[in-house]
Amino acid sequence: MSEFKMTTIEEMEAATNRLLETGAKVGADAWQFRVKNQTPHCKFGEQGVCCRICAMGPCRITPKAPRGICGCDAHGIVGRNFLKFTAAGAATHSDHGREICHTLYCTAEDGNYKVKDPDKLLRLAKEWGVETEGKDIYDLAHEMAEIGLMEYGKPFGYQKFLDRMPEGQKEKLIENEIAPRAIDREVSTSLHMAHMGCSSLPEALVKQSLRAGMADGWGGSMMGTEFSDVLFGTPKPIDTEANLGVMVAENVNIVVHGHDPSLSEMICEYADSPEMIAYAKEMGAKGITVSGVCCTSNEVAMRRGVPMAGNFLQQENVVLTGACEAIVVDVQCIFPALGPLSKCFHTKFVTTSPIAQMPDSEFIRFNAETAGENAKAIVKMAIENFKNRKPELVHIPDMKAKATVGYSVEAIVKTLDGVTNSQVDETGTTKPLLECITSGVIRGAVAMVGCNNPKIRPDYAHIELMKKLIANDIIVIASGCSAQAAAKAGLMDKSAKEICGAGLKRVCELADIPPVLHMGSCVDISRMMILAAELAKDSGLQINQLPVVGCAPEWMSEKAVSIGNYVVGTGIDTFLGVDPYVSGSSEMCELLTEGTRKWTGAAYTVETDIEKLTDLMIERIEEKRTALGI
Ligand code: XCC
Ligand code: SF4
Repeated sequence: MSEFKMTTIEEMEAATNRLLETGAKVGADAWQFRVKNQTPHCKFGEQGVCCRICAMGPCRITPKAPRGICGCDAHGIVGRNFLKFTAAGAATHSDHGREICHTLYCTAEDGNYKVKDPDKLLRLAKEWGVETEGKDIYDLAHEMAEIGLMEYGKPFGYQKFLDRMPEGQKEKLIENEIAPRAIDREVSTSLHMAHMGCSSLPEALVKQSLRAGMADGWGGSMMGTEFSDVLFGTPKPIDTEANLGVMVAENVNIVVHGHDPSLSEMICEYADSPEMIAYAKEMGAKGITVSGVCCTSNEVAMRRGVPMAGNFLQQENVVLTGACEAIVVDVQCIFPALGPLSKCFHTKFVTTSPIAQMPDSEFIRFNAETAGENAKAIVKMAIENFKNRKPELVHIPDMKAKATVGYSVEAIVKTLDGVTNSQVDETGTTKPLLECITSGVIRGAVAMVGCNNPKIRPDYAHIELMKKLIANDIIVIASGCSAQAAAKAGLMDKSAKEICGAGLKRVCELADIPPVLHMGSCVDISRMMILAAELAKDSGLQINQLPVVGCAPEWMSEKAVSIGNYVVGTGIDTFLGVDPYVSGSSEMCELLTEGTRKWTGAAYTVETDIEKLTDLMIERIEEKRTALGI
């Protein structure tokens, strides 16, 4: 029998409970307690029927009061709320992408940031029709960065990357007014439409939600991903480890948390330097361990093999180990709780971005021009903090799993090339993967993404879903906190092939891959869109015909709704385990679960019963296969 042993949810929960005991000793608060204080949640908010977009309100819809003061009904209110939620998510991802464009603009031969993947830059330049002949690579980088930045505000035309879609699909999006124009315009238009006295027609609000999402997925996020690869290298398979046990008691522990690799890459660079390691030793530590939380962790894991301490709902746990010298954050998904929590320990909570400033933190403003100095100052601060540890509070759970990560589209295409009996494809297409799917060795693919949410037992939905999918010969590609849940459980260990169906197991053996492929952070869901587009083009299909679905079983953020909208907008059915505050409108529910099909060929399914959610996904994949006659 197999040697493979997963880390169970129960074991992870026991580890968390042990850490909460440490917390109790020092009077620390934790999300587990705050959830209790916030339950039950406001019913109006949950159903999406509370409107506070003008000062005549707030208005709440009830059977006795079916309209707000302006006369807007539940459908309009739910629709506007949904659109604003999406717009905020699109803005957030896209602004991250914009920062990456700026970083690319700041690259220099002898600067803080360099071009690590010039070939990718050249490929992108050709794709965008930019002359590369005889051009200095840094001149080209600056030119491409500027063109990328123009995508945010250009007055005419659609997002450049839409040309990556299979034939006819872009045109269909244009026809249905879902093709994204300038990114900032889609965000602004969304806010305009959701202003008092503008749109209250659910159909219009849903359409614009898709469009704003598409501006994220095929605009801001896609540029974020592509240019991050140019700057920091395109991910290739690399071994790492996941869960709190990656922190090392004898070392200075620096935890990076957030999203923008411009910060974390620099921190890793300096923490690795002989100068800093020597300094750490001088201060009584054995060395320096950098580990990560949330998407910034995915970024540095994919490119450097930096271990992953955990995902979203584990962020407080890293401080509760008592062994975290500094938790260094940039933007997004950072609990303001880290401020007061770090004060219960010796931990330095370092904020670095003007976008994410928080009380009880030390703010070291990080920017491209001074990145080296900033990173060095932060690493030094952490080292000097080692002596302030309280040894009686130190407890790192002895829990970690092996993971192979780094499956960019480029890496997947390359890795799967050798799988089928067909000749190795020199042009690097997805044909080998397609052959596996067509022959039924693999039934289909699920893109597992998104966060943790206390409404769901943390990681449970991610892990249970993935186990069942791979047992049914469905390959899983994962990103964000979903990927980290998989890694912690051991599903990104190559030996997890043992719990796969016979077909997928064979593919894993031949290609030497784990059954759950780590595709990166949440902006990297754009990688999944590119992969789907490539699969469609190589098979002569439209994306919505592929036996591929998306799933965010434990999502919580506005970004996740923006993602959902671009996945549906791309033509991929999307399954959610948490309701996006739309249950208060039958019309909105109908539109999102069926109505969008007429525009994109895909729609949402919301199902909070995880067992059922899995079955529905498997059913959908089999339906798609039947329709294709495979
Ligand atoms: Fe945040 Fe990206 Fe969600 Fe995780 S998955 S909680 S958004 S870190 Ni993106
Ligand atoms: Fe109430 Fe209408 Fe104002 Fe919303 S826009 S708060 S429903 S009056």
